[in-house]
Amino acid sequence: MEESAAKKKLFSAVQPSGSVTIGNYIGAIRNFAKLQDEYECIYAVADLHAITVRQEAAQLRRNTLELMALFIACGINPEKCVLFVQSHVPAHCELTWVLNTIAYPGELSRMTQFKDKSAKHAENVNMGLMDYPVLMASDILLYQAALVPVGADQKQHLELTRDLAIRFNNRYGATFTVPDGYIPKDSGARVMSLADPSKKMSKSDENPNGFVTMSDDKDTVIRKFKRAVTDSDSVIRYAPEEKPGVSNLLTIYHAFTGKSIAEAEKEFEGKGYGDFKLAVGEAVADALAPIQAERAKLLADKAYLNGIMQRGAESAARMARRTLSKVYRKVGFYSGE
Ligand code: ATP
Ligand code: LTN
Repeated sequence: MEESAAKKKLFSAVQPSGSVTIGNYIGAIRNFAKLQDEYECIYAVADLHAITVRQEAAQLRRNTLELMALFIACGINPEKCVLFVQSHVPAHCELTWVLNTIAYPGELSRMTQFKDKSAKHAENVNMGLMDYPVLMASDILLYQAALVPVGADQKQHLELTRDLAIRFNNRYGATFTVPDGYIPKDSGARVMSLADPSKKMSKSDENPNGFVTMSDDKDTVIRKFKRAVTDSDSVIRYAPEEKPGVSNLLTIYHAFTGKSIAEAEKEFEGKGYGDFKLAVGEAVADALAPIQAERAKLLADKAYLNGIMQRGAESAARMARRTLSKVYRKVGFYSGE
């Protein structure tokens, strides 16, 4: 207990908004397990965030359970970490309300993700979509997290979280830890679409050939890599500007095999794109197989997963309540004392 009291806190979350891609895995989820010994880790399934885009209710429920199983299958140990579903802890919404009063519409409407998602879902531009980063700030600040492992696309939201924490602390006195991001230093922070290497790989892409999901079977994985867009010369070299498609495949190969980019370039020297793509596909499929098997095993035991979620929500609620009480006191809410 002594030791865990001294550990810094870490928070991250993933939305149950579709099938998790290898981009989510490389950019964020694979780091979740790596950091669990060094930090006191809290991981959430961000279902409140997911409904900022239209979701089918039954599918959202299914995705939530599957994502919880995937977290554990990817090596997150529920005995070491707090794993929970965001909507099970009301403090997330409660803190969001308070932080809304110090967030400006100007800074929220300037967020790249808000602009992108508004353009993509023009029929459903809602206040939740605009308030998304304030809810994300609440997630992080409630747990006094010092570190937040995410992909590069979340950098702007993390900056806003820091700004809100500093703004609140300045106005009301020291309350929140100002968090840092933990973003992979290499190109794994931004895995690109296989169909268009100028776009980030996204689980909500309408072209399923652009992404590989964590549950794709071997044939599907290999087929998608075979079709991956590369270029017209045939040299396997890492050069993201000049050769974005090939470089992205090298990044993925590196992430799943642990071989360095230089080693991979050497391995494929003189080989054609066909062989290269097949090797990448096989490496990914082989790495996914044990994760898929473990996930299937976990999904067969819903009672076990429900138990983890329930315990997780109880621990998370306890921690969150401490921060929320402090916030309520600072802003002047009457508590009977
Ligand atoms: P969508 O693709 O539907 O916009 P998303 O995958 O970006 O959603 P989340 O599921 O919440 O959104 O992302 C979970 C984590 O995966 C975040 O930390 C995010 O930064 C990271 N991530 C998402 N896409 C990529 C990518 N292409 N490369 C690296 N990391 C990524
Ligand atoms: N917005 C994140 C998911 C997310 C998150 C968080 C990440 C919700 N709350 C708190 C880190 C910390 C995304 O990746 N789209």
